[in-house]
Amino acid sequence: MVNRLLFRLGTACSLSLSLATAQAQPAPAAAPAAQATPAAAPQFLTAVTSVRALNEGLEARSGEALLRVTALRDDVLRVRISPSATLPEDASWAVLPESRTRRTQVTALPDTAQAAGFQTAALEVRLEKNPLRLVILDRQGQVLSADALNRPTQFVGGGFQVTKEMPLDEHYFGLGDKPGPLDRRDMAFTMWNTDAYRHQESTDPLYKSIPFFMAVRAGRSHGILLDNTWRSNFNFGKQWHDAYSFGSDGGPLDYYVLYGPSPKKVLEAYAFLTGPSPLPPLWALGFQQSRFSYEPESQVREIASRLRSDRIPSDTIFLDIDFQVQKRPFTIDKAKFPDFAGMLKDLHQQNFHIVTVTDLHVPALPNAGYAPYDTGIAGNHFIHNPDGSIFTGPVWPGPSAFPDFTRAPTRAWWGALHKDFVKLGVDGFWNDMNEPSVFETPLKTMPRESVHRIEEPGFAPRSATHAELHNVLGTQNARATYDGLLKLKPDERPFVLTRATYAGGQRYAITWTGDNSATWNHLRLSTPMLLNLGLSGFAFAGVDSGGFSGSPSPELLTRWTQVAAFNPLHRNHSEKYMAPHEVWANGPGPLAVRRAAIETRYRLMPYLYTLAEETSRTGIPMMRPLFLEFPDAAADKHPLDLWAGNQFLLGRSLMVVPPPYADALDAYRPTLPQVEWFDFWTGKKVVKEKENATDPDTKPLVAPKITPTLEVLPVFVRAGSILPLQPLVQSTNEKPQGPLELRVYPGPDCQGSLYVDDGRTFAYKKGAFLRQEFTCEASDGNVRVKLAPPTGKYAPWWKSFEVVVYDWASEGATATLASGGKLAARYDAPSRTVRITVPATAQGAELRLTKAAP
Ligand code: NBV
Repeated sequence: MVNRLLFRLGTACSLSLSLATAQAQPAPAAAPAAQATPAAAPQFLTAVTSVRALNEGLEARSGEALLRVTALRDDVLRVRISPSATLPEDASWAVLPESRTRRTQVTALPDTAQAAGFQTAALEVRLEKNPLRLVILDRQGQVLSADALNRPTQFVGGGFQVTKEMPLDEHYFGLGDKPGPLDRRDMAFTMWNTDAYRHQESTDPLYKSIPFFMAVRAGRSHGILLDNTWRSNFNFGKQWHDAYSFGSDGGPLDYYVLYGPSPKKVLEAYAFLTGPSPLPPLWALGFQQSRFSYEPESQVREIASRLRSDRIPSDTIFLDIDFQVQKRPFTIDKAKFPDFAGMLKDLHQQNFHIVTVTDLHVPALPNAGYAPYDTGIAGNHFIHNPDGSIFTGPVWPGPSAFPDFTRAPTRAWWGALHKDFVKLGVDGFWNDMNEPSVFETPLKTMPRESVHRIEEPGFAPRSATHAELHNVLGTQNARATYDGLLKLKPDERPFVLTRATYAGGQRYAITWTGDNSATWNHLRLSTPMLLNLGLSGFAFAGVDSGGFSGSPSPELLTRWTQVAAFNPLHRNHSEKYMAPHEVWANGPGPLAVRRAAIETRYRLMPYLYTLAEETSRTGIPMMRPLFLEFPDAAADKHPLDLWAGNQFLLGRSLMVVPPPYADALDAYRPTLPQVEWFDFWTGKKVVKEKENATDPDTKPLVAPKITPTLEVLPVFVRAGSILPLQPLVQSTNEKPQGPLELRVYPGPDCQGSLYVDDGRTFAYKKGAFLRQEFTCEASDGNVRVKLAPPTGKYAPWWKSFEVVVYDWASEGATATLASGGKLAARYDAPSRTVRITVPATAQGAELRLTKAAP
């Protein structure tokens, strides 16, 4: 097969190139980037020297420097500052052109000796003249963001630094999955994509650079996106107690201010700027099994059989680097995988999807019949050294070249390399090592002087240094894969998993947090990491469940499987030489608990998929910190998460409450904001305890303490929720048998929704989906459940709903439909629930449940 693949790729391009010919095609010498001009001495922007009103904002001079503030929308501002009289090229890898070119008309404020400014419907911009300070307020006159007094914006050595006031009660979230606490306050970070094998809580930088954060203060939120790809830094009070700063080594000073005031609005504005994640295939939400590496073929088959025979619902198996010939991308080791095509066929028949790792490095193998290298050379697709030769560095397959992904033609070439694998039936691709990681160098990556080229619609063509493009290489690698797959199979939603990325990379790939460790602390860290990724545009993310490096104890693997079952993605992955940690490790007892967790995920699949679809439209993540849903819950409106251990929400309705220190056995008190809550497992309403004014732990929310056990991960349901669940299946390919369950938890603003489509194609964009909204009202012990008429033209798998109403106080119930007709109501005393089967119709239904004698 390997030979066949290579042969086909080789002949398709019919190449007979020598390395010498190939390397005689140098890249243009590195032109200075069309960015900030390096200043010899620091240049401080101390005072405004002139101001000019623009239709969409204002422009000001401060000596040589130029500052432009414009409104893209009423709630989105763009701030661009140049040390010279001209602004750099208006181009971006992160911000969509259609958003960047949006304008809104503003109302100029009087230009006085002290200040100039303008207003939009949502914001006021005030540019104070001496000292120069940019102040942004809401229309109630509350300051949202202000340059720090006496710490002027400065340009130095080709880079810049911006410093803003840091109020005592402001908290910061986002910046991707940098480890550490959820709140970024009192921490400092560097953006420089780095292969951080066995990273720890204090490791920085990591694999991703997402220079976006949200500032939350007393219930009002705004976001800042620094659109700069160079090595940048964010310092939230590590240097000064009253100021935070952000800056970069080079490139444009170009940032966006996104107004809430609610945190969800900020995220929607971020999705407007950088685009939401596309809806992934449904199978991406299923349980994924991986290991570095499953080999040979017989082992992959065994893993698949075991997953099925142990009845562990699962959808995907990953093939890591060892399935390839000497770890060379786009090859298959025939000695280890004698019938790769047959294996894929058999695994597909067992309802598995197969994802292969496809690293970006291309081993430099001239005259060896290795088509990716030969065609890469022929097309001049690799990154160069300053002297015009091709940069090579050692990685898994040996000395390798690196595709120049900021060229559209290189991305098209890379995409086309997937042809044979797609034809064979490989379902998804995993782009690892794309920081890019380079071995045997202290830099862990290529030199900053390496020469890339930009050949890209929306950009002036030019060469650029690695210092400028390092942070975008992973994103553009994933983009090349995504676009290539779309081209090869235009009606299939691509599955691309990337390790490195930049802001906006969510448009092309899902992600995971890289090489974590099998420790309780890494399990604990996984929650803030995923929450902050979700607050940075990456809603579809997961961690290596069980830990990549090291071998988890049985208890750790169990708890991790339970928690990961409620993460957006759930993949069990482990490192070579570590003890295998598939969920059946440690025998039948632990397996049963782990299986139950995965089964719950599959039963909740309609809820998960509905959330995924919401994310793909709005940018609101599936996994949410408490403050996203309850921004005003605390008396002083601080983000509840600061004191809520490791809790998180999955969507609006589910609250997952792992022990704050995952291995601790101490009892702990969950934070259950505002409304009432139900225990997800028992269906019982949580009875809040009487507030004890002397115990600060009980304020402001008085949930009873939980004594942790390994068998149960505490999960609560918000009163006022309607949750859709499906009968258990072993894979998302399987059609569930029976009715769709609607669990009704009465309470204020009671609602739920359901979205379904074919889970695979883009037919949903042409109306082939079904969406249905549900509401409920409870009064005098009676409950009314409304199933709105479904919209869309997709025929779902269910024919009826099994409505389960919780907290039913009476000993019996009578169920009628508003349209007429009585339905059987089954009352269950121990769980205090009533069950009613309601036919699914195009008209929807209104179900009335009234108290009745048993
Ligand atoms: O491809 C091997 C591994 C992979 O399993 C892991 O998930 C990546 O993060 N890869 C890193 C390369 C080296 C790991 C030591």
